[in-house]
Amino acid sequence: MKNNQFMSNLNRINSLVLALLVHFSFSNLSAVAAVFSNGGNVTINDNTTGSPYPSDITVSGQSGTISSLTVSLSGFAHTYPEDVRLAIVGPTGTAVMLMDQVSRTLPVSGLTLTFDDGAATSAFFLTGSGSYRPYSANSAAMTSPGPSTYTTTLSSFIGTNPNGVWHMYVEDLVGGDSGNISGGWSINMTITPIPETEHVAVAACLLLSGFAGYRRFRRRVSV
Ligand SMILES: [Ca+2]
Repeated sequence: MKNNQFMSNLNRINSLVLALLVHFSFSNLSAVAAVFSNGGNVTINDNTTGSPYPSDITVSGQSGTISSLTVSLSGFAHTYPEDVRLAIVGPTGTAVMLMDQVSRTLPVSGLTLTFDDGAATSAFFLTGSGSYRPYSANSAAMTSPGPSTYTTTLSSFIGTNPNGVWHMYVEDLVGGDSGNISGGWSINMTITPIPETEHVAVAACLLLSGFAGYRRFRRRVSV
């Protein structure tokens, strides 16, 4: 009889621990994808900064931190893409150069470009619409208020707060050609929520009550 009761209590404790594991597993699985856009035209003026400089996207109301991020440009056109430098800066000041003096020297227009760390091709080889890894020819500062330092991997944003104003800076380095980004730009991010405080408190209470019950039972069995 005592053995049956002991096993019954063990099962209750196991169930509590299992419930906790399931709770935290679901918390970790509930990452959400979100897209934020500014569809306004950005003019790539010849041999100077773009208009506007920067183009902004405001993100608000998101709970959690960034777990992955890509950036897309819509309607990219330029008569000599090698002239172009383009970077984004997040709300926490993290800056990433997406394209800087790529090898393309023939005109392009109407391109949809996605910058993704996992893309098969570097933006250095930009030819048409598609996904490219960020590429920078050097580490030179952009024209103020553009970033003076930056990375070339979008993973730099992982773990940062998505809320706030995001900036996109584009400039043209050489006289003679120009372009525009007619459909603006967008940020595609995955956000992993931070477990809510009350969930952690409830889970801790369940765990403590389970162990307290187990210890009371062990004392009864041992006398
Ligand atoms: Ca130019």
